[in-house]
Amino acid sequence: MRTQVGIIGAGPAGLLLSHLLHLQGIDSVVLESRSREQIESTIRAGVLEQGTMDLLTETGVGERMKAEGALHHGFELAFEGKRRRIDLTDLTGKAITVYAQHEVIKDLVAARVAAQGALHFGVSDVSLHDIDGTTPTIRFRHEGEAHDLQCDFIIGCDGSQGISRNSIPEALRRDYQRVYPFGWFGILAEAPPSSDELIYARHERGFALVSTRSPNVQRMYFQCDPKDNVDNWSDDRIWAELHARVDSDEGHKVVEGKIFQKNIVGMRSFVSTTMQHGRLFLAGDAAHIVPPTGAKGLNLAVSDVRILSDALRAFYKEDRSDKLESYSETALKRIWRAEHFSYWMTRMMHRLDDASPFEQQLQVAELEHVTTSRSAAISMAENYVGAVAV
Ligand code: RFL
Ligand code: PHB
Repeated sequence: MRTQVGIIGAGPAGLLLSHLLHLQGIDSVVLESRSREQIESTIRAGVLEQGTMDLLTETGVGERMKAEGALHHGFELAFEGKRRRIDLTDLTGKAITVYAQHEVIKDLVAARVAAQGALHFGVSDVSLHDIDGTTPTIRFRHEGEAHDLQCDFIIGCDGSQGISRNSIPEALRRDYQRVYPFGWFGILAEAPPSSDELIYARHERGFALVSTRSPNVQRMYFQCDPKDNVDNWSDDRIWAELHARVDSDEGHKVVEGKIFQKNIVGMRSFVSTTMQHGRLFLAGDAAHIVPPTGAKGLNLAVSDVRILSDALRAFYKEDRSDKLESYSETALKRIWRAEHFSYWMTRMMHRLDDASPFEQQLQVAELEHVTTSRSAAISMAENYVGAVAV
């Protein structure tokens, strides 16, 4: 088996890269360890930056997102019993769309299948060979048989637990990491929206976030112990916690409904450099993780593959390799910007058990600042919609 670009992982990074390459007339094969049903039902992100929306629309996979996603022109910050709005469109001229990541996945899989793209689910024993030689090869098993896939390039889009990153020799890699001592308890509930826009709440009991999925399904999160167990949380206890953290003195209340999904995720910041070695390139969570507070993870994966698909186009169509050579350097500028923003927002919004009363007041002072100073609000809004210059 042979292809131009071998892609490991059918998350947003791998699927979108394969789609963008197809539009340039470049062949790829995508290898995914899970089943199609699994990748199309895993609940993860929800916020798409304007640039992500535009790219999906321009490349013909944005139709359902436009029809079913919700365009939001702002969000609310809740603290000290009050709510203050960040008007994204007034501050930046841009907006965000709330549309679930697994819906993006469904749209991208459908586009690859319609184009008869090579997409193999349920592969196992994936290993990389000769990544800095002349015949980069992916070895894997599929439907009981062993295969060798020879490629010009191998792209590791296999997420934070994938195998690609470790194929870059340790001596050439430097990892940066910060693990947070808290997690997010996430729920999906059958309920009408509690608010027209997302609410990010800072409360002394901990952070909470009110998001949405559709007019009938709502997504909410609250800060928890990452080692806690969802079985410790009855529906009544969850609603009591959300009311305590989100309801405002001005009479806004979280609207309750039937909870049909509960999960806990840990939070960390992580960057692995370099993102390339020989003929291997990493994109998305395979190279970097952000805490979900800034809603950047999926959007960063999109930004990586946008840069990479352009570099591969230049290689194949213009016989230039300079863009491939500088891929890691180019991508890392936006990655570090998003790492800083996600860290800053996480620190400002969460209960930090090691924070002194003085530092807790600083969190409130910072929230007062971003909700009263136009220039501070612009900076936050530009980062949130992904319109910041890097
Ligand atoms: P993915 O989505 O993890 O996909 C990697 C794929 O690779 C497969 N795989 C392998 N395949 C073959 N061989 C192997 N050896 C393999 N090992 C792994 C996996 O099965 C998988 O299908 O990575 P990708 O494509 O880089 O995409 C990254 C995003 O998924 C991630 O950054 C976001 O979900 C993060 N995130 C959010 N991002 C946003 O932009 N906006 C948000 O609002 C947002 N909210 C979130 C989030 C992540 C969350 N969790 C669960 C951590 C909210 C949460 C709660
Ligand atoms: C979501 O809707 O899942 C979501 C929204 C905003 C975030 C993180 C997750 O910052």
